[in-house]
Parts: sequence; structure tokens; C-alpha cells
Amino acid sequence: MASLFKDLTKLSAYRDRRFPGNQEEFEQALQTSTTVYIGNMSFYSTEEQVYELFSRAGEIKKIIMGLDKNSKTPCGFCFVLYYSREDTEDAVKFMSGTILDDRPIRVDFDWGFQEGRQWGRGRSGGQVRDEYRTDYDPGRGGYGKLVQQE
Ligand code: GTA
Repeated sequence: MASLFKDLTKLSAYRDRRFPGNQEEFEQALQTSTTVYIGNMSFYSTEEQVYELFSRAGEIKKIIMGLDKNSKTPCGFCFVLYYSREDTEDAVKFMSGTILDDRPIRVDFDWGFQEGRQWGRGRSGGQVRDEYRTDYDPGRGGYGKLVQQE
């Protein structure tokens, strides 16, 4: 089946600052990878729930939960690795915006999992976005980390 994602520049709005290569290599990786990133997850969603939901797009090779680098507990994102590119594209196409634990999750193409990418990169251990949030989000630890410190 022909790819429905023809405009490769729009595959993902996210640019990983730690990708070991240039923009062209980054886009090439996004185009061929069989990994998706799931964002805006509740800290309380489990690997089993992710497996149940994302199996609907195809057979899953592996799930890697995103963890707070200090507490080693889930911090609201994960990577799902598929066997086939078609299933990967289906996951992005059909699962984006799906409700998981009352939250619309974000499904994004990813350049590929490497050891170390499972850890939050925020200064306090979780994701960077949870440092700067000013809203109260009970599914993600309450207020953002900087607001909590005020
Ligand atoms: N494929 O969208 C994504 C994505 N995100 C958000 C994180 N990862 C992603 N992968 C894909 N698509 O492996 C991956 C990372 C890493 C892991 C944890 O998840 O590649 P992180 O979220 O802790 O850190 O990553 P990351 O991605 O390096 O954070 P980044 O890009 O700086 O910032 C994320 C968001 O935080 C920004 O979009 C912005 O909304 C907010 N933010 C960042 N800096 C500021 C600031 N100074 N002020 C206000 N908001 C800010």
C-alpha cells in the first residue's frame, strides 16, 4: 500500500535536539522508522493499557515507558515499536487523539528508540513540558514543577 504520508516535511513537528545527525538524516529516519512516540499520557496509565490500545494498529514488538530519571516512575510518555511500517503509520493515523484514562493522547512518528531516551529530560527528572506548565493537571503530578517551587 502506498504511504499516505507523502509530505515528509510534515511527518512530525517535533525535532529531537539530541538526534545524532543532520536534518536530512532526521527526516529519513522518520520516514522509515517503525517507532511511535505517545505523549500527553497520564502518569497512571500502564504498559498493559498501551499494549491493549496500540495492538489495534498492528503487532507490537516492544513498549518502552517513559520514566522520571530520579524517581524511575512513569512520567507521561512512551515509545511503541512495531514490526511493520504500515502498522506504524496506522498508529499515527488512527490513534492520535484517542482517549486514554480520560486524556487525548498525542501519537507522533519517532526517529527510533535508543537507550537513554526513556528518561525525562527536565531538570527535575520528568518531561521538559512538565517543568513549564502553569495549569493544574492531576494526571501529571498537579502543577508544573517550576510553579510548585514558587
Ligand atoms: N517523537 O513530540 C515528541 C517528543 N517529545 C515532546 C519528547 N520526545 C518526543 N519524541 C517524539 N515526539 O526521548 C522524546 C524525547 C526524549 C523523551 C523525553 O521523549 O526525544 P522530554 O519531553 O523530557 O524532552 O523528552 P525534549 O523532547 O527534549 O523537550 P523539548 O523539545 O525541549 O521541549 C518539549 C516542550 O516543552 C516544547 O515543545 C515546549 O512546549 C516546552 N518547553 C521547552 N522549553 C520551554 C521553555 N523554556 N519555556 C516554555 N516551554 C518550554
